[in-house]
Amino acid sequence: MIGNYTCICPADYMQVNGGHNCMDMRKSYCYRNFYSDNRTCDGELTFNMTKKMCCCSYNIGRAWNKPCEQCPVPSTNEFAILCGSERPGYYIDITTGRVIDIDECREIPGVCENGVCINMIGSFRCECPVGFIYNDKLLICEDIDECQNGPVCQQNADCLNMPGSYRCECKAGYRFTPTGQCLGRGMITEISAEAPVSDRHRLLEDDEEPR
Ligand SMILES: [Ca+2]
Repeated sequence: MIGNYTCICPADYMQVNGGHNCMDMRKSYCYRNFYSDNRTCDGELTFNMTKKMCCCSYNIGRAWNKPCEQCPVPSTNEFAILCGSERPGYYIDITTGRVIDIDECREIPGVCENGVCINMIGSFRCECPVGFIYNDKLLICEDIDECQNGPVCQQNADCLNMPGSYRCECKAGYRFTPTGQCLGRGMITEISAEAPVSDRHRLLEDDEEPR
């Protein structure tokens, strides 16, 4: 029979197009940069993905796998073969022939980690919550270490960086007072005795150290 065939796909390849093609589903490293002079890569992303997602999505990778293989350049034949489209960010539906946007947020788990990934037609963007900053090389939201930005805590307090925020904790031998200061134990007793009942209560709540 003419034209009647089915492909048997190797492991990690998915049968597509009614069994006429095999799609490479292997997930591997994706790199932000490829250097053609010595054929090396850098900017390895922290999350793995298929070659198609790495090379065909909007502004994701320039190379894939280990050792790295260069992604085909947009507007070339190789690019069209891998991506089914001329330009990054889109693919062509093999059954309908329509140009479809790649939903990078859905297709690439790990992209925009810690943030909110927003898919857009032909691209995507990543919004980071307060306390995080977008790393446009790694494509994730990274925690800001507030403690590295000069002294953020007051006297007698240590800065503790936490995901999305930071905390000031009184150094050993010092306690947090309702006025937000860290004072030595001797000084607290004095303030406590003078403070109104409500403040005294708060003082006890703030006091996390065992007595
Ligand atoms: Ca998109």
